[in-house]
Amino acid sequence: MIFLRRLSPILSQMSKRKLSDYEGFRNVLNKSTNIVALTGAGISAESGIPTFRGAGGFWRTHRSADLATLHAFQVNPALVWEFYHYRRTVAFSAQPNDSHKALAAYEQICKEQGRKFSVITQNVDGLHRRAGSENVIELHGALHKVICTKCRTIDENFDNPICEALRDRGDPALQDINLPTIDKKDLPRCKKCKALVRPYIVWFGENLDPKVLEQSRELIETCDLCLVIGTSSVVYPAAMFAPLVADRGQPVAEFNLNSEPANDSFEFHFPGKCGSTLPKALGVTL
Ligand code: BJW
Ligand code: ZN
Repeated sequence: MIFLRRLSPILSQMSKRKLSDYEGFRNVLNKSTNIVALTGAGISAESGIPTFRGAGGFWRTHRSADLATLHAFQVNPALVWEFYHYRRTVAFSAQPNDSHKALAAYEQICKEQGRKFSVITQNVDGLHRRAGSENVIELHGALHKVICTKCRTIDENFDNPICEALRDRGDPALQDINLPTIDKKDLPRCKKCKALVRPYIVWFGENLDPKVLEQSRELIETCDLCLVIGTSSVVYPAAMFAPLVADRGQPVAEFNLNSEPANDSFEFHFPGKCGSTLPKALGVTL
């Protein structure tokens, strides 16, 4: 009896969830006036950018998550810069794929119809803007930006390599020990005060920019449809955004390679590569 009582909300959620229901989703989409797309690494996977969790989450022998910390940068800034030089090279040469393009195209449609469409991305690769999306919040920073460790000036920098010492470095197939060490003084420097700069990325254990967090909170609290695309939904605070929308009784549609949704409260789930499912769901021709 107790077991059945526990099972019943789960069963009712399951029966509410619509799997690959393009028609049902389109009905909801067409009525929505304030749409938020929350994106993660999976949306850029088809552009050749490795995801964080799973096979792609390593550089040399290091887990990406171990290099993406302030501690790692303080201990070995040259190694962390080498990793980011590699990441910048991959991102700068990658092209937006059909998912990025579909979101940008749908934003334009919304704009013409006086509806609001925003992207909140955990990605740092800049591909949403390059695809033409205008309302983009970059939650975790951007690979093409640096911040000074001393005066905190934030700068855009698309130079590749960002400094001479990083030329021809970052090859993931090599081992750290086989390479000459890079002197700290040769690493990227602040244009203003000449101190060491670091990638403008929110590393683990660091706070998100309060302004960015506030803008996201506002969208999450007011949207009437949330799309969750290519994220494992395990990193906070982004992981709680879509569940908060669902808790308000608003529809959430997830697009992920996984056949199972990240959260039982999501109404729609589209398994498979989002480069195929997303343009179809949004009804845009590219
Ligand atoms: C496809 C596909 C295809 C593949 N089509 N789908 C509350 C509870 C518990 C822990 C915490 C908490 N609050 C904070 C924490 C700690 C931490 C955290 O969340 N840890 C968890 C791991 C448990 N969070 C933080 O530290 C955050 N800071 C913070 O909250 O500050 C306050 C605080 C301070 C101190 C202590 C506690 C709190 C900051 C998080 C910043 C995250 N930064 C990173 C690294 C950036 C480095 C870089 O890019 O160089 O951002 S982590 C990494 O994960 C990266 C990503 O943006 C982020 C999310 O990953 P994402 O995008 O979901 O990628 P994957 O790889 O995980 O998933 C890909 C998905 O795509 C998969 O599902 C595939 O199936 C799918 N997919 N191909 C469709 N073609
Ligand atoms: Zn400075």
